Amino acid sequence: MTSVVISGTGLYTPPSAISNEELVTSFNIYVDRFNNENSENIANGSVQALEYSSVEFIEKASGIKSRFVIDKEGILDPSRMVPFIPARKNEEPSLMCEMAVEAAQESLANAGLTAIDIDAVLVAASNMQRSYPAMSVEVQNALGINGFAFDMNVACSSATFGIQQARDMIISGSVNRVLMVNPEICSGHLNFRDRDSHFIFGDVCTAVILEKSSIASSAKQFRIIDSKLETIYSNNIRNNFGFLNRAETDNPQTLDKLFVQEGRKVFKEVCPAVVDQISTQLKKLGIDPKGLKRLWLHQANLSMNMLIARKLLGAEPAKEKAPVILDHYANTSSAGSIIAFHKYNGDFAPGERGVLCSFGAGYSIGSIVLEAI
Ligand code: CO8
Repeated sequence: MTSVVISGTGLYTPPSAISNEELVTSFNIYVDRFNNENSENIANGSVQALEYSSVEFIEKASGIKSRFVIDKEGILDPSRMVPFIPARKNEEPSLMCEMAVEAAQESLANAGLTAIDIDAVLVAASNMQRSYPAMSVEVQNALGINGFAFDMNVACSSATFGIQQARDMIISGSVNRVLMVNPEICSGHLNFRDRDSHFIFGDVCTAVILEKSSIASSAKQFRIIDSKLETIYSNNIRNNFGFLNRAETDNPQTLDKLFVQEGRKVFKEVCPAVVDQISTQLKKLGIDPKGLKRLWLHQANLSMNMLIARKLLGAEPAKEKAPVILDHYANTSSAGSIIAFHKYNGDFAPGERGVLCSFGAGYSIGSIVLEAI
């Protein structure tokens, strides 16, 4: 069978960051204003008073300390609490395209390639800025890539599912090289007025180059030994935003059109499913999990990652076994495990192995077993 490698990765990080302290200060001003404005109804019991958010809770419950965002001012303005991202003319590049081009250029440089070497572009992300023309076709055009492009969405698992699609296309012989990009503007779909979730997400873009091994020439390459995808239907992470919203009700802006989750249930249900998927996959491949050099895990919650790593490796994971980037990036949906891979793969010697794994809404789980060559 044709061998496929990851031969380059790229990362675009927005210039603005919001610390937990800044986020909580803005949120708590909003709480004070709301409670003052509704004091009579709160007193007669018809409206529930809002509670303060807390820096200590956020860090303890999630491990997140700060997040990068496209627009800091709009999010932190207590009278707005939505990023301000002005509309652009049809002739201008979209924001997602701009982010994708930045990450893609780094990944091409790392792979020692230029745009003309690429045969297909996948934009794989949780949210698309528009339905059509596809974001991927815009990115393809902006970079000057021939061939074809399409968008795909599997929420937090978009990137790992994208890697498997790219690998399958290369194995089938329809293409030799694929650029897969993950522009995630999570702040656009996050309810910054919701105490339970206002701290969870950040914005970023990652890019991955996949090539037929026989034509790859970059200094650092990872062969894909195996990829496994699984989806299990759940309403515990949900977003009802969609093209029929304007036809459904008189108020298409209701809060279910933003990210909503039952975080505790997600934690309890997803962790064992991930451990089961990876351990079954490794067993089938005859690979001892203890021999893995690294787990590049989805970056949603620090305790989740530590639990998954502990169960898989049979011991408390050393820092370098399951690197953490969510402390500075927060949950960046599909990009999280790719950021971890991008930042923590330079120390691999040929033959050393790791697993890149995503998990999230759907539910969806994607695990890719990689070997440095
Ligand atoms: N400050 C202070 N206290 C708080 C806060 C806050 N901000 N929020 C909640 N609390 C309180 C609660 O009210 C509760 O109080 P009480 O005990 O009195 O009822 C207490 O803290 C504990 O609350 P929880 O039980 O909710 O807290 P947890 O310890 O479970 O932590 C987490 C909450 C961090 C959300 C945790 O459950 C978690 O991380 N779960 C997993 C989440 C996850 O992995 N989700 C995946 C979603 S991502 C995905 O699939 C991609 C979707 C597409 C992206 C779209 C872009 C927006």
